Amino acid sequence: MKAYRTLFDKVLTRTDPERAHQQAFAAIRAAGPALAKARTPGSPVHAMGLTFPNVIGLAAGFDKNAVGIDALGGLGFGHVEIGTVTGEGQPGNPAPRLFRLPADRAVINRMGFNNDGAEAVAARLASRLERRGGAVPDGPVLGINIGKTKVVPEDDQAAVEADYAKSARLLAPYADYLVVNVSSPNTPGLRTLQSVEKLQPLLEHVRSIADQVTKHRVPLLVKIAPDLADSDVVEVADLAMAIGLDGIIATNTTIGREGLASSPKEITAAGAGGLSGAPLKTRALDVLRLLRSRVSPETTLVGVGGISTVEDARERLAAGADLLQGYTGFIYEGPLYARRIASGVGAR
Ligand code: FMN
Repeated sequence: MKAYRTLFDKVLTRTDPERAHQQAFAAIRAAGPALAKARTPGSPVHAMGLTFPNVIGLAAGFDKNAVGIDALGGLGFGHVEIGTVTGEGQPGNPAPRLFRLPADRAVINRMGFNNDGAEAVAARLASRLERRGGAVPDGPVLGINIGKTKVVPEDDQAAVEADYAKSARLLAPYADYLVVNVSSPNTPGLRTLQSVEKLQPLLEHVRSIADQVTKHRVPLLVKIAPDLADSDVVEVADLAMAIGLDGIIATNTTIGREGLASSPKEITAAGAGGLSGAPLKTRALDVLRLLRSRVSPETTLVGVGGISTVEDARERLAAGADLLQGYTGFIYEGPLYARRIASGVGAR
């Protein structure tokens, strides 16, 4: 672990953060077979009819293409949310598109859903199952996060639904849970899908496709932005109740830049994109709290945004989260991140 830790630190401090990500992830995958044998820390959580080995998962965007699920589970994540996967493969935005703001323990990204597309990811998940003899008894719980292909016009509701439906049809058979992502700031117009008039038919369509292609009912969640007004958060909560959604993931990255300690020059240099990490914590916590006050106890709430420490994790759980996720905290805290949080929060 020590050599590995050193490697992680080294790649983390390289100048190009996207390259650092690729190298760190390659190191994790290389250590995969050894890691995957490690005992998962923490206590199990029962939610959405599933048993999660522990409370902390890896948020979407780290393993967009489902290439390192079991190695990441070996780092102590009780669930891994792959994606965002889009109906069609796409390159994402031009680089540079990932920036660190170390003074804020934050990241700004405008990756733009670079991913291999639903067909390629489904094929990869099929071979993972095959390698494991048709069952994955002891891996992390697998979430699959789906989003809109960039070229699909966001105001053509039928085309949008067809694009999400393609991903749902191909990927739901492999998913322990499915997430409809309508909250990335990096696909133009995507977040307009959060309005209830668009979101309700989209979720119902994905639900019906997922039900058709699986023999069981795959839990379905929606992932929302921290930049929604409180009244819109409440509308999503009420919609979730009305259509029997299994859960809500709160939150994605923010387009806000308030209260940052980094220099204006650094912030401007990063440019447009979603801000994640410590500066997101307060709003993500508030959104979670608001959701908890509106939805039934049976509706699963996944708290994400600025969870770095055991203290942050405890606070999010106290605010009503059933499960937690992290991404930027993992980047800054390193490979012990998940273990520390899973064991630190104790039995619940
Ligand atoms: N969220 C998604 O739903 N889909 C994505 O593809 C996605 N890509 C991301 C890429 C990067 C580089 C980062 C930093 C975040 C991405 N996210 C994505 C958002 C995270 O899943 C998470 O919601 C957000 O970063 C807040 O959590 P954090 O503060 O722990 O990072």
